Amino acid sequence: NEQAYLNLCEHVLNEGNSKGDRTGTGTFSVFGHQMRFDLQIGFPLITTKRVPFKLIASELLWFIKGDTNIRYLLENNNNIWNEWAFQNWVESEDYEGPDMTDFGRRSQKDEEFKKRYVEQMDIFKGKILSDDEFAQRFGDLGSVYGKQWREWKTSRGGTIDQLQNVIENIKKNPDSRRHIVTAWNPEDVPSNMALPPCHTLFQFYVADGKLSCQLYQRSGDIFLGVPFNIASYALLTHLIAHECGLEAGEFIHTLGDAHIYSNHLNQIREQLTRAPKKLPTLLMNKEKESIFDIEMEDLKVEGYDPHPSIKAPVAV
Ligand code: THF
Repeated sequence: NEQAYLNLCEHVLNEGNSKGDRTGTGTFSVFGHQMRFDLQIGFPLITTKRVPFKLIASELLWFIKGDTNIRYLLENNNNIWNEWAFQNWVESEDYEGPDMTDFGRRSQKDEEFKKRYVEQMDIFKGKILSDDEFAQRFGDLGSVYGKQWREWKTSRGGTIDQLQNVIENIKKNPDSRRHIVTAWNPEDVPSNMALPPCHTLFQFYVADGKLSCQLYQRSGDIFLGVPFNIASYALLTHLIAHECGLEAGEFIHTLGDAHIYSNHLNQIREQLTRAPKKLPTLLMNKEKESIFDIEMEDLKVEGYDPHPSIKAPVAV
């Protein structure tokens, strides 16, 4: 199972095209790749480095709630979306601190700058958590996943709850070939968004009492993002399967531009020297029927014994 991921890493290292990118970091990339994870074998949380399940779970619950404000994430000690909200603040007229232009790249190259950046980020996080009005103005990432999944805006001024609808349709008409949720809203790209969605569209499929899910991801950060994305959609599939009285089947991950950032190469090489271990098992509170009632304490992984974590900078 995990081997599918390691093969992707190997493949991109060996065959990837050297490509520039939006963030100016540089990548090695391939176009079009598919991995399959049988969810019956175990929960696909990568074991060749430690992947923080709690961050994956709180991010997914944030999407499921339809929340787009990083306050909920910060309340759960989840910092993975901070940079995108921080950018809104430092580019605004309200910001009075030291210049933070291009903070992503500069904080990696310049230790002095990094200190100032961390200081400003701490101030930012403190304000998001303590000041409601500030959180409303600067914590919101706009029309990102939560919004498109739960409150897609229609041309008639209404909204569509795609996630609720897809769950109802799986229950009513499991054989349908239209179990689709799309996060890609051409009207909202690019002006209304912190970052146009990487997980563009996903589809469910029911056969043999099992629910499978396929994701089309237009762009995948293989070292940092993809292990999160695999576990996140596997978790979503388990939750929806449970609500619909089904077992979890397969998660099929289809990638468009699958890339390794040039400052993640050594980390990936280190990871590839490690042997994968047994996958953990997902434990969830089965008494909760609806995925909309699930909270952090309802989710756990058991038997997760990964190799040590490997640090890497995130490209903004
Ligand atoms: N942008 C980029 N460049 N890569 C991404 O993976 C990515 N995402 C989301 C939005 N933009 C992206 C954010 N998701 C980490 C993991 C997922 C992220 C962002 C960052 C990360 O840094 N993970 C660390 C641990 C972090 C921690 O412990 O706080 C890790 O080692 O896994 C793709 O959805």
